[in-house]
Amino acid sequence: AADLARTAARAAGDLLAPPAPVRLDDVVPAPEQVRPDPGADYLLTPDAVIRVSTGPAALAVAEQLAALLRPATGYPLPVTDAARPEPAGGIALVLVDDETLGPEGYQLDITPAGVRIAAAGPAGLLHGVQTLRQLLPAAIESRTPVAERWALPGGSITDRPRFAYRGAMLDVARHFFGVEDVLRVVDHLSRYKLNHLHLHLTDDQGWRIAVDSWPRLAAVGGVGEVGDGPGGFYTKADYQRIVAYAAERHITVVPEIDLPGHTNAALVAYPELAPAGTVPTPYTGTEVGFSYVDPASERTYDFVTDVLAEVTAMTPGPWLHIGGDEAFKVKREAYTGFVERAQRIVAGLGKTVVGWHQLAPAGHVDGRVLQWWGTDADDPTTAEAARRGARLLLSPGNHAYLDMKYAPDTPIGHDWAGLIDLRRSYEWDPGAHVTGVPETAVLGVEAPLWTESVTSLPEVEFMLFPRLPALAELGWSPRATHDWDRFRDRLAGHGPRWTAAGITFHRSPEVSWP
Ligand code: TNX
Repeated sequence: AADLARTAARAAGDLLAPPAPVRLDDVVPAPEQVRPDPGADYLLTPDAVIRVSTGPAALAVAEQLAALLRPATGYPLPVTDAARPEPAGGIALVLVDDETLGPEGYQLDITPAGVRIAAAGPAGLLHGVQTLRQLLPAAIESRTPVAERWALPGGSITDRPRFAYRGAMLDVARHFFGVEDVLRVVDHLSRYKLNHLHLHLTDDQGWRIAVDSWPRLAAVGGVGEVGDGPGGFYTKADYQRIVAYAAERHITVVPEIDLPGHTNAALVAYPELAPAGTVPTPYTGTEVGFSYVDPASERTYDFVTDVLAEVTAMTPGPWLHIGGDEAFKVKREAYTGFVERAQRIVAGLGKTVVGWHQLAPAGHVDGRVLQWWGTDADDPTTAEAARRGARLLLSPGNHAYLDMKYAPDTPIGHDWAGLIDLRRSYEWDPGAHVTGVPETAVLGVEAPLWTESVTSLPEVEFMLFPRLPALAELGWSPRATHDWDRFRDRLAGHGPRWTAAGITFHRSPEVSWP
């Protein structure tokens, strides 16, 4: 009878309680399936516990969830490791044997009695955690305690990604960004369920990664950047810190060593790699296409092999990006020959080669990935390479480039691929973009941020937000959910979250930010 009375009192309380402020279908990227149950909100209370399936990977996700929720709630939220985290109560993270969810999918159930996130692996649990985070009031992003009613909207979400590869690229060569900045960018990717961070580690203006067998690359080639800044480089420990931090968030680092062009910094460090008769000097401008390592010299292939081997040894992910763009001064045949040899070196190291789509005319190697950055989607050479077996990573310059200006008055950025407002970054379909390339040949999407004019973390964030979430949604959400008006409505609620988290963003006039 006492139980009954308590249940009745609780039901009456729930009727009087205000509904959770965030709607279950306001998540970005849009989930595959959302089933709201408006009567079934959950209230997170000071005594809540996080329970998780036994095992280090799931436990690590639970600790991340606790770390996300503790500062704003001020609740202790202890994490308990249990072989059977059910029955519910509090928040349960459960590993289940369910192949339909895939390696990154999850199922989220919110009821008055508790919250349950189920997934086949830790990556899925983490994606579920990011969804849960978005469903709490925006003040959850505060780093200090806030008096708030921490209500979650009732119902269920079943979710998994459309594309296996969803990424962003940071150019750390034109302007150097320290480890802490990169870790913060990793956090931003994780928020929107991106799973790859491509680091553009080398270019004309700087070589940013230590290589023991060629020490002058970083020591000499790492000095300077666009303008008059000091530049810098990552030690191996720095790079490994980034890789490990990303891995904890189920994000794979894709290192790029841009070859054979975009190599002025390497040539300054080792002039022996330069074509005969040239004397490289440090470069701090923003022109492209003038430098290259000599494709006719055997020493060049020693360099390529040594560098790629050392990068491979520090990179657990399957990919090695060899650039290949804008080698304007290398003749067609020499270029193709160089690329084919570099592709074989990568294969010999046990990695899968990624390159800009200029690699397309070179011979196929197993699994190779072409990153398409064109602006004219009629590209027969790339389509032909896809027919020969290449997979495409889509970064169309006129939709996915985060270094393009939003509008004519955007204070930083380029406009060679046009202006990219939020709608333009959202309104395209990666599965049907390049003529003659079927969705089955598309590995995924990536949003590159080139940094000729981007000099600080707030500027990086200003270019990422709000466009990165748009690209994340194209990579994650089923096409059936694609809807511009709904997208900008859903995204509007993220403005206060970014503000609370101290993230700089562009207040796109297309969105009614609260
Ligand atoms: C083209 S996109 C480049 C970069 C520049 C960028 C500026 C690509 C593969 N190469 O070297 O930074 O344009 O938007």
